[in-house]
Amino acid sequence: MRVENDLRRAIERKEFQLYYQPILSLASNRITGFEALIRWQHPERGLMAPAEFISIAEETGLITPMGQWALREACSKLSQWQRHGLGSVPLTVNLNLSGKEFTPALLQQIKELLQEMDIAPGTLRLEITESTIMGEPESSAFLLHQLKAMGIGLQIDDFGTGYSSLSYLHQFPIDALKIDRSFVSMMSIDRENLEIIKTIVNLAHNLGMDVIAEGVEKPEELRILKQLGCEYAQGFLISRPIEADSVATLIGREA
Ligand code: G
Ligand code: G
Ligand code: MN
Ligand code: NA
Repeated sequence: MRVENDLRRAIERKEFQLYYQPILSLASNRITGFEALIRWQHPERGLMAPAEFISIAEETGLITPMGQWALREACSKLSQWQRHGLGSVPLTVNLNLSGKEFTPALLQQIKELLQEMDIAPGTLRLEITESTIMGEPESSAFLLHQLKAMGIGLQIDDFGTGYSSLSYLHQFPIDALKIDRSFVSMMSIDRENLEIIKTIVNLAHNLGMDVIAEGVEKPEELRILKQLGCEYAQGFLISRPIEADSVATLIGREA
């Protein structure tokens, strides 16, 4: 298949790039971190979004070398930004993981990267979905506890869209829930979506977790999220994903 062959070549030729979307702390009104989002600079098709190639990468197993590249790249940038003292607190970076990447091999890779690079504890964060965790709750619990012990932050991505067993949720060492943007985009229009957000915020706080709202596009949404006690926000209102080289400029300007 065409895309599959192109993907193999993309890994060899390093055609991938990480973009970084700022995450705003609502308490300090400062950008304290970024979510890394992979893009593929395809020689003929131009810049491709993950929706166009992640599932093919998963089916072909190419997600493994691609994910290894993304993890190393994100750690390297995080370490560099921290060394340069960017930001008022040590900057954080979130990385998305597919279910296929959530394996014991990941532990070894992260262990090696942490030995090799200087990264402040707790500042590398992994985003996993509910379905990744709940598919195999026992082995997930093991992996999550090992990662936690290594000082990795753990967040549930797209929270509210998958199937989450609430009886399991509190048994996992999760630090934060990311509210899916489908709820955020409807919350100022529709009472029920606002109630869903309130419920997620309360659930997270009762379990000692932080909340990050995704897809914030309107000032009204940001105002409500602050009022609800949500800790962080991310979305086009704050910034679109930017290239790594723009991170220093953005944070330097902010400081
Ligand atoms: O940037 P964009 O909104 O197109 O990203 C869509 C989704 O693709 C993200 O929500 C995330 O789940 C997934 N994604 C982005 N970057 C990565 C990555 O580096 N690895 C994996 N496994 N998924 C990613
Ligand atoms: O699956 P995940 O939630 O990690 O994907 C994040 C994706 O959402 C990224 O691809 C990013 O480009 C996109 N995104 C980020 N902020 C906004 C926003 O405010 N509005 C919309 N429509 N998409 C956003
Ligand atoms: Mn994400
Ligand atoms: Na998400």
